[in-house]
Amino acid sequence: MAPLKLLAAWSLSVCLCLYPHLTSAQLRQNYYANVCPNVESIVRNAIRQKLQQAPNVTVPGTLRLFFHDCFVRGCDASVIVASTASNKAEKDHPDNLSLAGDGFDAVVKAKAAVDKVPSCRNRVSCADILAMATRDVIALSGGPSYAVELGRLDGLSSTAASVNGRLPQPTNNLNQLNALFAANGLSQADMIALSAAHTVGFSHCGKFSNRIYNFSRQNPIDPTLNRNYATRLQGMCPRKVDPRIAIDMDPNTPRTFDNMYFKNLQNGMGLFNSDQVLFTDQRSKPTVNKWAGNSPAFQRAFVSAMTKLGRVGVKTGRNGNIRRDCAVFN
Ligand code: HEM
Ligand SMILES: *[C@@H]1O[C@H](CO)[C@@H](O)[C@H](O)[C@H]1NC(C)=O
Ligand SMILES: *[C@@H]1O[C@H](CO)[C@@H](O)[C@H](O)[C@H]1NC(C)=O
Ligand SMILES: CC(=O)N[C@H]1CO[C@H](CO)[C@@H](O)[C@@H]1O
Repeated sequence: MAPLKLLAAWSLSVCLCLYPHLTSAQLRQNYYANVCPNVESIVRNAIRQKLQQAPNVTVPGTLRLFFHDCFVRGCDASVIVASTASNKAEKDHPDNLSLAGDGFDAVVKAKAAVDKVPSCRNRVSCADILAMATRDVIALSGGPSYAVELGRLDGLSSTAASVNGRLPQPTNNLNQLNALFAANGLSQADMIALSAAHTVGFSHCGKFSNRIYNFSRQNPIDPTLNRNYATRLQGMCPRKVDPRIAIDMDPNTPRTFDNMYFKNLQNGMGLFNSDQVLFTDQRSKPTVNKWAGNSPAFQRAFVSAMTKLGRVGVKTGRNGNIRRDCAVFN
């Protein structure tokens, strides 16, 4: 019996360190009730102010930053760390090229507001500030409001190399998307709900140009793409477009966090292959149809998926700390 037990304990610990996202996250609501009871309203006000200055870019920029943070080494604000002469950080991986500066700035501003209160100073992690800021930009742009779990520490490492293979690509098919999300403890339904984040924000033309200019086909337009929409995309993104040009991902309600994303998919107006495939693949189509027609059901699924996303790879104890400057290790 004893050797068996030992083996069981050993394999459990191997499992937990190979798959840190499976460890219990130890997050909870009102985590800062004693040290910084007003932290949520402080962050909310800072985000409101930031949205008054730059609403169109701050909402998607913050939301995408949270996603990229959580998918690479867990939700530990490692994506915010700046590169130094000796370390190329996560944010300088090519997949981050388009992370909007205003998402970073939203966190910096909220952190400054929190640290202005003496009892809160350096007591709230950057990872938690990003989680709160993300909840706030969603609610302030028309999406659901939810109670956010807190108690993450900031990570102690950030490397561009760690981004490789961890983020989904716009050319991905359903199996590839499911595999990447499953590696983070998220189901296909979670993946579909979270993809609806593309109801806000921008994409650079190069991310989808293969769908409108594929000359190895008789018709250079992806057959799953709505023809009128494809023509509009070609107009906004000519073949030799300035690589800095970015277009709305949801052409109908680009600034509102709603379920238009799913209605767009039903009309062949998903911008990336990874979007449209959710409707063309029979395994995910019923979910798309359900949420296109039922906004409250979508919102419930989205809140549940965001909460699960926020638990990925959380750092506690000696695996993290609270950064004084979100962009610099202490
Ligand atoms: C399912 C697989 C996903 C793929 C393949 C994907 C890919 C992309 C790509 C290529 C862009 C455009 C980047 C650019 O050119 O600037 C983008 C933008 C964006 N993504 Fe995703 N994404 C995925 C899932 C998600 C998830 C789960 C979220 C958040 C929960 C998210 C949030 C966003 C937001 C908000 C933007 C707009 C960013 C901005 O305007 O600054 N994406 N995504
Ligand atoms: C934000 O987007 C709206 C709608 O597309 C646009 O009318 C407005 O000019 C934009 N605001 C800024 C500050 O860019
Ligand atoms: C172009 O279309 C062909 C045929 O459908 C496909 O095999 C190829 O992968 C596409 N190329 C790109 C860059 O998407
Ligand atoms: C916002 C940000 O820091 N983007 C960086 C992402 O990575 C590229 C290099 O791959 C940098 O040039 C960007 O500045």
